[in-house]
Amino acid sequence: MKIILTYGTFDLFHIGHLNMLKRLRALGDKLIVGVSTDEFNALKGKQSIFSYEERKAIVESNRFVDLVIPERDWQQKEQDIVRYEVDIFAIGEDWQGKFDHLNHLCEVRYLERTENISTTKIKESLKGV
Ligand code: C2G
Repeated sequence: MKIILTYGTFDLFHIGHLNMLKRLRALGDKLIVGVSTDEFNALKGKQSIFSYEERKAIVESNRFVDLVIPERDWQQKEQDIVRYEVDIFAIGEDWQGKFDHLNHLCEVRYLERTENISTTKIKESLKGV
């Protein structure tokens, strides 16, 4: 049983998020997703449109996702990897290199993102609508 772990805000769920969850799930047998809480989003300088509860419900409903946990801070990744016996930590290549320090606990992978879509782009396209 190969366990995969990732994290993200997943606001205004879009095809880039879906492609990423599909790619992540294809790496193993069980996908755990840490969804950023509203408080942690503030630390990341992000103000999401949907609340944590709404973003959690949407990600939880996705057929590629087996478990959603709250992402409350930058430090929890190590303990999550140990607690959930994670084999691979993976995230979009926009984070390339940022989590290499986790490789003493599990494999670390950076996956291709989907071009030309982002929550920011969606928000901008809706301005003035
Ligand atoms: N993503 C993607 N393609 C896009 C947009 C996002 O593949 N066009 C991926 C990101 O690379 C990430 C996941 O979807 O792996 C979630 O993206 P965000 O919600 O933007 O999450 P982020 O702000 O990167 O939070 O501790 C890690 C952070 O919580 C990650």
